[in-house]
Amino acid sequence: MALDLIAFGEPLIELNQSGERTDGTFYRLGFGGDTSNTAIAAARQGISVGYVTGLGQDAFGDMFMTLWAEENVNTSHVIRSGEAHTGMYFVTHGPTGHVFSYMRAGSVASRLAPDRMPLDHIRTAKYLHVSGISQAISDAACDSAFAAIEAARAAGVKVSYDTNLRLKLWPHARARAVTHATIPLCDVIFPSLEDATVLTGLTDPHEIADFYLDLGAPLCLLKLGREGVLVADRSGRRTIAGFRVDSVDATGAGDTFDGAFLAMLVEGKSPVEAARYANAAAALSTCGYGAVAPIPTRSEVEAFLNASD
Ligand code: KDG
Repeated sequence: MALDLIAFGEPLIELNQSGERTDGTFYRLGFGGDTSNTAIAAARQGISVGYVTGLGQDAFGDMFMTLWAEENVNTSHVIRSGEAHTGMYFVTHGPTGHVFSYMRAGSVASRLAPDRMPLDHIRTAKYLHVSGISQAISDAACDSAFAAIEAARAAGVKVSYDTNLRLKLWPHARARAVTHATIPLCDVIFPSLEDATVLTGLTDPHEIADFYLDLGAPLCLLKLGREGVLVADRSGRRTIAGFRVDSVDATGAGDTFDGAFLAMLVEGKSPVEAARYANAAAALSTCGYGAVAPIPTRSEVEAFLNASD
């Protein structure tokens, strides 16, 4: 079946610090993993989505299979293997926002070398989505991300990429080199201002957009957090303001932006229209704890946008 979007990366079981009880700190079990979050966000907006990854033959792998089935995310090319475990992370909340602590090294997803990649499946999609995290988790996964991108490009599949910089996963020099080698291969990129500042050394959003456009990305969505997003292509640029909401947890907001934006592009919306919609989806996703549970559906985003007009 030809899908609108196929995402590749690592899903993570999430344990999110969600409050104190008399018997200790309470961690809510949920789901994360940036590209899985993006896949679910896109599926909740109504486009057809698939996910490519590896999962352990463990209870957490089973939970993901159930989740994606409920979310209408195609799992025909998810590899289950007893060779290792499904990845996991903790989210704690402090004065500087959320902090991720990973328990993922050696996971099945991180062992997926290019010879296990379903390239024929990827060649049938409209968009392929990968991220800096997909590349950072291991050399094998990095090679697989490049193999997927190469196959997609050769088949005319558009490539979208979130820089999602995680310096706990790889050193700065490697992150910078790989990210800058990937961007010219992409049709749409989603750096955050925070990532881009570390990766480019620049702080001005317009200079960052110039840098990425000059590298070769035709469309850059520079995510500015609560301030919204700078939409830049070679014909111009525009900042689309963010929406103010009562946020409790920003985990996964950028991933939600990506998925909602891609869903609107697939439907033929302009980048500016898609960015406004995706800003609303991302804002709503911060109103609950966890990466996946608060991702809004299309009707929730539309109701929010109607109420904001
Ligand atoms: O963007 C949120 C993700 O970062 C989170 O779900 C966990 O994928 C994750 C990661 O590797 O940090």
